[in-house]
Amino acid sequence: MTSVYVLNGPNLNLLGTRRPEVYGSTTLADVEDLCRQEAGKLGLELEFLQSNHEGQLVDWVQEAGARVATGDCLGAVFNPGAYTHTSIALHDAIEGASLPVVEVHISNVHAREEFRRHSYVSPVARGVVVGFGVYGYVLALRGLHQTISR
Ligand code: CA2
Repeated sequence: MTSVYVLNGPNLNLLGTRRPEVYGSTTLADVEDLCRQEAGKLGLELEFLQSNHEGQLVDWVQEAGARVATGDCLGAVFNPGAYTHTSIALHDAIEGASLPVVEVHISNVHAREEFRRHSYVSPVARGVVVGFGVYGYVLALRGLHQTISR
């Protein structure tokens, strides 16, 4: 069965516990359930992961890229959290691994602070979903599935 990665960056483990006015009240475990349901409908196996550590995210990008290369994986839906706005390492990892990525942000990063408007990930992403809350993960999974043929 072809797999798809859903990668989550720093502080997303806190989802639903704080700042509900910005990120809603859905927890990351709920997001995982949502993604698992959608992946099932699309006939994909789900690898749902979260880390607060940049190097760990780089490792998973490389792992997913290696699995794409062997035909075992479609790509990744990736919410890099605040590393979106800082991480050249994640930019290089995605590019280096030739990993098809759909970048997701729960909030509309363009309607917030100026520093959230720049992404190091967007230039190496296939697509970007922003501002639809946690439903953005579902849209990103559908988009990835629709545009990558295996
Ligand atoms: O909107 C998004 O999905 C973000 O990627 C979320 C990041 C933020 O740094 C990005 O600019 C946009 C933050 C992750 C969640 O942080 C929380 C902090 C406190 C409570 C709950 C979540």
